Amino acid sequence: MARNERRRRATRLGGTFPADSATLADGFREDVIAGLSLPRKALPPKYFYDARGSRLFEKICRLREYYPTRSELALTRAHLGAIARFAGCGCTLIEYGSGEGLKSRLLIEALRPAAYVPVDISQAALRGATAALRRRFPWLNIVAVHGDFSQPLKIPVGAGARSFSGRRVVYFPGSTIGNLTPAEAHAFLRMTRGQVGPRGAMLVGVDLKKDARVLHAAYNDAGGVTAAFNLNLLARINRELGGDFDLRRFGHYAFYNVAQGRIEMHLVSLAAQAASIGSHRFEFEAGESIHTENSYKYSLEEFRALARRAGFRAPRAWLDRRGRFALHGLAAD
Ligand code: AVJ
Repeated sequence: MARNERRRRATRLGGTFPADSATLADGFREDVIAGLSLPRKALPPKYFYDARGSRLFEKICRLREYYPTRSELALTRAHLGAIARFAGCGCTLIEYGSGEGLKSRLLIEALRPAAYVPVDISQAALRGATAALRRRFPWLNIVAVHGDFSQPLKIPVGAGARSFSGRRVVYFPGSTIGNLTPAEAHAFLRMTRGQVGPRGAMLVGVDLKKDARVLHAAYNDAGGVTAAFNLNLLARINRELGGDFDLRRFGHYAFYNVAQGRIEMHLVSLAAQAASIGSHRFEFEAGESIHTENSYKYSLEEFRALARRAGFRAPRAWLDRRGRFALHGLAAD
């Protein structure tokens, strides 16, 4: 599997950013050994996305039970005019991740930005997305930035007749921000506030708090795709790090932690057992868990409060008809 693919997904779904000061290299082996050595074992969710994991995630997005992808697309379609007016025609649209999705194309079409700046850690992902967008929007000035958006970036301004000095708007869809703890999300928003400057803005996709049964179903689909996605992390450790995890003796466990306002995903050991990675040996008691992901859910007011504390005004939010998912328009001034 291509290393580029891994890096691409690693950025898209940071997991521990900005807490971990990631470089362009990813430390899969180091992170796995450190995570499994903790008294409460944990692995960063960014490592779900190898080639197989990325395919499984795309399958999750099409599941009947997994509403976020459909809800975000629906709200983007429904409120496209208002979203574009909020961002402002002729702005510099900076997307965190390569905009391969339908949502990015809708937004570009409606916004007609002076420049579109996708930021991704993977050259391959950037090239692919850029080529596709050039074909579709020949008029669009695309300036791809190879880098890590969990770190402060140098945002290009163009040159000469092609310079773009318009308002900067960062687009961060998909509720990827839900992988961060609220404290990390606060730091990430504050850093982005610095990136867009005093006239800038942000469009952030955020999954809403809702009936726990709806949440539970979305992460416990009947077809077992989410379970396969979760277990693939151990399969990847076996493939890439020479681990000897017995996948039949770990189970997918996901639940909504109401007090924390987050879905937690775990891999639970179904027996007392040990697994090795090279010379490292890890012991598991029956019922012991490896915590693999948090996916925080925010009410409108909770996320607005978080954004305000990070220095944004939060004047707008757009929801899908069923009130499941929100796109927040945050203004820096
Ligand atoms: C890509 C982080 C938004 O939290 O819903 C989907 C990942 N994990 N099913 C989410 C995920 C299990 C997803 N995010």
